[in-house]
Amino acid sequence: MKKSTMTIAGLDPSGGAGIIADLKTFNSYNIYGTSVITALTAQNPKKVTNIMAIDTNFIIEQIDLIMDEYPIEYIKTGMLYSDKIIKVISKKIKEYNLKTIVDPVMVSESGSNLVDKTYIDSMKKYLLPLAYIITPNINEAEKLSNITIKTEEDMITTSKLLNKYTNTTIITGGHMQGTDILCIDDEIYKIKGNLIKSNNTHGTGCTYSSSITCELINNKTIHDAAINSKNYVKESIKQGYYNTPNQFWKK
Ligand code: PXL
Repeated sequence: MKKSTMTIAGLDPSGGAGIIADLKTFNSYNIYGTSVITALTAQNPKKVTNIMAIDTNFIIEQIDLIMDEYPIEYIKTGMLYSDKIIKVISKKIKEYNLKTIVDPVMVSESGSNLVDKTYIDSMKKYLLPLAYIITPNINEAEKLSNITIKTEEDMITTSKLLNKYTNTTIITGGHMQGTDILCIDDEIYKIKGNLIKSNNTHGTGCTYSSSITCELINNKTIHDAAINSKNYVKESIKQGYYNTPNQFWKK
């Protein structure tokens, strides 16, 4: 039987990030993808000009109807946009006992990487404690921890700190030298990588966290999932298109 999953995230109509990137990734793993939209955006790979949040009751309705029908164990979350949305989604994760890969996307109304303190606090209070794995990039890890990350040692310190809120943290190193830091409890694993010279990076975070979700659905260990997903994203970038990774290279 084909396995199924769900992404709870925003819509990037240009398809590089958000639920479209997630669905493409699920598809390339031959996993049936469902998607619950938290917010619409107007954007292309170079800029976000507008965001419209979906009403929380409507989000709840989307989740309930999917969960009525599909045997879903692992899901991922992406752009949640407001602290109100974080709260309702956390409740649903608890209700359905969902193993959730949280990509702590922080995109504001203007599309800039600036969300307010309430959003970050809600994430730490409600969502991170329920998460199976969190996959922040360097910027997101800095915002969640209040630590400035300049070195690999800083990544390690930060991942250990973030594990006070959650179970397992992977800080992705695409904005540094390319090595990811995986922290399970207090145990650190370095997932080595190097940077590729490419502009096809819009939506790599979404692609990565979706890939991790699929790897876990396929019964991989977290460590293997992190290695395989890193490779999946690297190949997607290499074979990308219009500033966007090509998640279909695997097909
Ligand atoms: O890459 C982060 C991200 C995730 N989800 C949506 C986005 C963005 C960035 O623009 O628009 C919907």
